[in-house]
Amino acid sequence: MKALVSILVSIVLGGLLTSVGSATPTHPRASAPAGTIAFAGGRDGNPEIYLMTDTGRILRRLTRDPKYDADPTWSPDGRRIAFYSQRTSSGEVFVVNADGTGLKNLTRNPAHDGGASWSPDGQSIVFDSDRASGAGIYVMRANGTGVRRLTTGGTDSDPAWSQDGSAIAFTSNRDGNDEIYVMKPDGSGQTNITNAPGAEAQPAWSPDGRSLAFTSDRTGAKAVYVMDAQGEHVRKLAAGDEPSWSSDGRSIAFTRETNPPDIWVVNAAGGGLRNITRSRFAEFTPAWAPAKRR
Ligand SMILES: [Ca+2]
Ligand SMILES: [Ca+2]
Ligand SMILES: [Ca+2]
Repeated sequence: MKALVSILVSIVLGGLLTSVGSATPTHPRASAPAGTIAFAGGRDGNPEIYLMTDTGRILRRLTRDPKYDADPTWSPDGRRIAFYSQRTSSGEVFVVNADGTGLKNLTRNPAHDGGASWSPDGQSIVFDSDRASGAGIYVMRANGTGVRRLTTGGTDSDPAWSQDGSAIAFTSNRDGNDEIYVMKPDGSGQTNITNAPGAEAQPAWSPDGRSLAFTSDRTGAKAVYVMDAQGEHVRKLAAGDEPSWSSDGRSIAFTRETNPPDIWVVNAAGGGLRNITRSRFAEFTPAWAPAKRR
């Protein structure tokens, strides 16, 4: 039955492609429901990008390559996902449509490239790279052209563009240990907002831009914290790392580095802690889909 359906689908698709004359559809692609979470999982033998519901039901696999694929991040319209892949030896930012089509290497550079985050207008992607002296934050058009460097002076990584477009947060060790910095999208006004002795990393803006989740080891093991956009009112939420906010700002998904790692969810206000994967496979780097486009 399944084979018959596949054959029928092939025939229908083949007919469509022939009539359109191109493998690139011109109609807008459907965006993912807001409850969808993209993540990296090891269930097929090596890390691949998957989509699941926010209750852990697997919806789709988006990548199929023996190399490491992880760290997905959504375009603001929920139609595309950028991710980090080691299918070239240096590591690249790839992009794929939320239906698994349209895979493209955006960086194609012999240095490390990763840590992608989209601008809220969908036109640009900020990322980290060590292609020139030091590891800096760079910005490019969403098609991979027009690369510009935004930061120098330390090892800078994990950029995150705020959803109102006014700021980019990132991790830097320029002051001696890892801190969360914020800057304007043109690279001006780079400011350390954590100033703490531990390693602060992986900033994630709340949808309203008022808060940042991040990871810190300031009390020993890595934990997810929330602070306001000025770096004040710091609250510890749960042991783990790699935080990502739900589109309504009420919940934060994160990784707990157990063996194998699992994806957990906690209320942004605290409480409600739950493991949503609980499989015998690794699940990590969750990315909650943006609010559904109207
Ligand atoms: Ca893979
Ligand atoms: Ca590269
Ligand atoms: Ca620090």
